[in-house]
Amino acid sequence: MEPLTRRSVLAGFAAFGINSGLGSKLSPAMAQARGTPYGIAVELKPFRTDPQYRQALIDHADILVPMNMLKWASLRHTKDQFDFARADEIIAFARKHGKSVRGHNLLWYGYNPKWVDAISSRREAERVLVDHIEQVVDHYREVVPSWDVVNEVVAHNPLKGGNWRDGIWLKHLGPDHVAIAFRTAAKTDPSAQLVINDYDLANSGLRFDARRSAILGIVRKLQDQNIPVHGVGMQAHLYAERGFDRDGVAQFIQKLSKLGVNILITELDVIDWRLSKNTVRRDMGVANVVAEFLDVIYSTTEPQSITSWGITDRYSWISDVFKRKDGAPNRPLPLDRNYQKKPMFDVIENYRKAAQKS
Ligand code: 9MR
Repeated sequence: MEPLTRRSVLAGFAAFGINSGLGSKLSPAMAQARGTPYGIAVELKPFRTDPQYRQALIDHADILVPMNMLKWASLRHTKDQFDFARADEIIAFARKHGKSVRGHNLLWYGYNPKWVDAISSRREAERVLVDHIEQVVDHYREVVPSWDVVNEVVAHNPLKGGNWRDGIWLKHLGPDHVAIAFRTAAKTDPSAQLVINDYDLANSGLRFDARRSAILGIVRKLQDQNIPVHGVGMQAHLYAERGFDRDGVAQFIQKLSKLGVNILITELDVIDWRLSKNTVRRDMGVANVVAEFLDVIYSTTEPQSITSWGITDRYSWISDVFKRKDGAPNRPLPLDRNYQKKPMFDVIENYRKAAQKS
């Protein structure tokens, strides 16, 4: 398949009866969103097969984020081709229902197709990376106003072996891979919001301090090179058993704000493997963790958006990676398996709306 041109994308949206929004990338829902805009990361399988899931997206989201379909392994089965069809499916639905879209992501050490491992030189790596970002950002120029340009480029523990996360891009391009990615995204769509996205940025402890400093260092370095960076995405996969660092996070946000950089909450959910088996108590525990986290953030600033990594406990990566020892199903998200609102939902809503009033 030939890479789609912008014209063909717009034609595709027209086929769905969608206004391509040439005048404005902000959807009506965003413009009218009451309080902090709320996003939901969308998984393709339930999106295709579960009508209740689609309805929940329509009912609750201001923003949709394709959870996996914009990742390299989804778009780039072979080196010569781009397969946008599945991401387009979700994005067309977003447009049809007046939702905005965030793009996740343009560069990651993970979830890359096998052929990427065969890249053997700096030159080739740069060519492949630049080409990818140009094609993907251009394809969605009129419809994706905000991108996670780089995802998880900071080492899990910067105290051991330095700030950078190992991976194919670091191996060939060194720390420059971040500048290359941001520069290319900015050139391709000068009006897009460009975000550096990472996890483990809110808790107490030296490893978390080091992760916050690493992000600040990257942002400053990009700005020194006159490369635009507009936001930091705090993923917020929250462990119920960890404590937050109120001062550390406040300082982090204030420093970013002085640099003109916004905060987004990009992947909110709660790892509930150590909480009570009792579902009422567990749901309260999950809601409390989210309330504590949002309190830390909102005491300093209103984030630009809050996105949860899914919407219903029926579908979540946490059930695969953080199974409970007692075998009870995880309950990490705002709606339960039957799409009923949990206390976590109300907590998010309360913070979003309170921000609007203040
Ligand atoms: O939730 C995503 C899961 O369905 C995928 O299999 C996995 C690999 O692509 O990625 C998960 O999402 C991750 C996100 O892209 C980056 N931050 C951590 C998320 C959870 O692992």
